[in-house]
Amino acid sequence: MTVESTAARKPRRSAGTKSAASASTTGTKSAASRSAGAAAKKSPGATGGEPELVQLLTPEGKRVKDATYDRYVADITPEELRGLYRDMVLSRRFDAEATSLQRQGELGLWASMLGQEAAQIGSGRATRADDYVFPTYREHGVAWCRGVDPTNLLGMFRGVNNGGWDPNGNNFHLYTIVIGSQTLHATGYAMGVAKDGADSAVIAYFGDGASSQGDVMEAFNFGAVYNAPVVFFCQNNQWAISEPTERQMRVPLYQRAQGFGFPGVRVDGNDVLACLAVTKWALERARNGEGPTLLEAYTYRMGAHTTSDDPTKYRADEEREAWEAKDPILRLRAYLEGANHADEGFFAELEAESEALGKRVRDVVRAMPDPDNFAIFENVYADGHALVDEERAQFAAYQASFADAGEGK
Ligand SMILES: Cc1ncc(C[n+]2csc(CCOP(=O)(O)OP(=O)(O)O)c2C)c(N)n1
Ligand SMILES: [Mg+2]
Repeated sequence: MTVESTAARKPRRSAGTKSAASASTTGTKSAASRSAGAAAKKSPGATGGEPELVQLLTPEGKRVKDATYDRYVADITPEELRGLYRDMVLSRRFDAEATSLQRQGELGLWASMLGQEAAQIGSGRATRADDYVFPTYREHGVAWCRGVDPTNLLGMFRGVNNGGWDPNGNNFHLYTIVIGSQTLHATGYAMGVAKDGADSAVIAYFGDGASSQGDVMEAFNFGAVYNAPVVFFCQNNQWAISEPTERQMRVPLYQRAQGFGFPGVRVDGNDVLACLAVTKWALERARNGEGPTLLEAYTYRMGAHTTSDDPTKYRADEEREAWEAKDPILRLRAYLEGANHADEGFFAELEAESEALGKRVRDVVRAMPDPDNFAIFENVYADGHALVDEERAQFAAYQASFADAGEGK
């Protein structure tokens, strides 16, 4: 794993260098296969052959067929396609608004998902209401799909609540910052779902960096041996803060599944249709009792790790520029326009909706009340606990020791 630091490092050489994991910047099947294939050939653990990147929309917005996964989106309607586009545009707008709010001092921190909209909306829209989702801290697009109000995501980042929403309200667990730990929670939850005999499934989100974490390996193994109905959805955004993927793995990430005994698939993470299709497939496997799947959404973190990070210290501008050409939103727009599935009126209306969302987010955040300082002691145990009572009393004494005690919290 890496450390929470952005110490200056020579920017990594970008596209076209021998770096296997970072070299794929065109988003085409061949480029990604070439780059990942170089690692696969060298690795004793690799399956051999070139890793496949599932793609249904090229970066230019051309629809291409896939023999295995096409059937999961074969009957998608123009309205549903416009819906995916709307989801991506609005969640990007929300994300941009949150970044600005942090810059204005309204949030303590923000972890942008810029560039990862297709991976999140495609997979999020593949889930059913009764499925359960375990996110990291960057799944704003998935939260959107689950119906979590975007402003609820901001309370924790403003420091005015200890989470922000009821996980059971939308079957969307609280954001988890302890890297990789939610994959264990998800697997345990999935084992429970199986014991209940339910036909719902569980999906755990995590990053390329998290895939180096022991917790994730344990989750894979428990998931496999208990045949748990869990989908491991890794957004390989090429970076774990300042650590590139070549420092996280020696085989293409999705191939790690093989060692645990379940399938792994690499999908174009900037292709919303492909992400939707492979996630539907993996969730269907889980529901049918076929056990876990690892999905590696091959994508790119377009922004900084968080607003505390400065990526210019460790990566080259050309790398980002190359990924901009594969923007997930522009790609779907090109397809919608080319197929006459959306007209100017649709885009104009969406722009107005986006403006309204931005305004609502700003207004709600600025009006969020400061928290009760003692709220942190609530909801620790269902029936209270002597140790928590003692800590609450100590904290009360500490608060009372200030000269202005009693004049407010
Ligand atoms: C157990 C643990 N170790 C280290 C950290 C510090 N940390 C926060 S984010 C991060 C990088 C995670 O990278 P990745 O899994 O690729 O996810 P991304 O941020 O790229 O979405 C690290 C190391 C942490 N939060 N938890
Ligand atoms: Mg990452």
